[in-house]
Amino acid sequence: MKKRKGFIFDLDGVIVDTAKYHFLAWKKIANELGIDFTLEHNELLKGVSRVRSLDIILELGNVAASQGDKDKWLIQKNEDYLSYLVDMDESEILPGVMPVLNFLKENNQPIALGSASKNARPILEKTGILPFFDAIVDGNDVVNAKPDPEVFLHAARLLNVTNEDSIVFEDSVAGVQAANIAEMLSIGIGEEETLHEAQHIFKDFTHMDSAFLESLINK
Ligand code: B16
Ligand code: MG
Repeated sequence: MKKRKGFIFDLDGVIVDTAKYHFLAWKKIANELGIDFTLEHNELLKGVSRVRSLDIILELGNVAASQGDKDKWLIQKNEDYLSYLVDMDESEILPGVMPVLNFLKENNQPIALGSASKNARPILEKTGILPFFDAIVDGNDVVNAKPDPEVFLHAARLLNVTNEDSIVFEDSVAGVQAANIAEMLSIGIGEEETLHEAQHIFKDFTHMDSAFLESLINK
């Protein structure tokens, strides 16, 4: 028998490949400050709020900064990041995402966004997938950043599903930990070595077959 579950999607790195734009924008600031910033360092920033991301970069470089400087760099980073999004369209949706969204809709499953980003809504609009979402919780709605589970707990509440009936798709370590803390099913999208705390891991959505999706709703 089919059951009504709650499907909660992270945004950056799960639905769209904006993680690369966050990386480029942060790398620019870091390099201007004389801080080496690699793709490995960038893993620490995934799913983490903008303010905390800057603090992590400054800690990596052992750089002390005034609040005024931090505010300036935060604005600069977001302006740079937004400049990459100007021409964004549906072509930026990651492979395999649309079939999964369509499968869930066809099976009347509620869908939510659970993202740390304050730029989530315009990205969903630009890529044309806003109508798929029954609830949106983003960086504007929560106080505590992942790995705190607040963003996913809020999303489950809006979908009117229990935590144990919630399924979270995440590309970040912090996000997987947040889903686990909330006792939701954590599905990592990315590399096994990074996301090993997730209960299931897929390299991307093209590796998730319909039998797996069926198994999530046939309980
Ligand atoms: P913004 P997600 C997160 O989005 C990103 O993974 C993270 O790198 C970024 O710092 C954070 O959003 C805040 O984004 O600067 O746009 O508010 O992965 O939780 O969808
Ligand atoms: Mg993410």
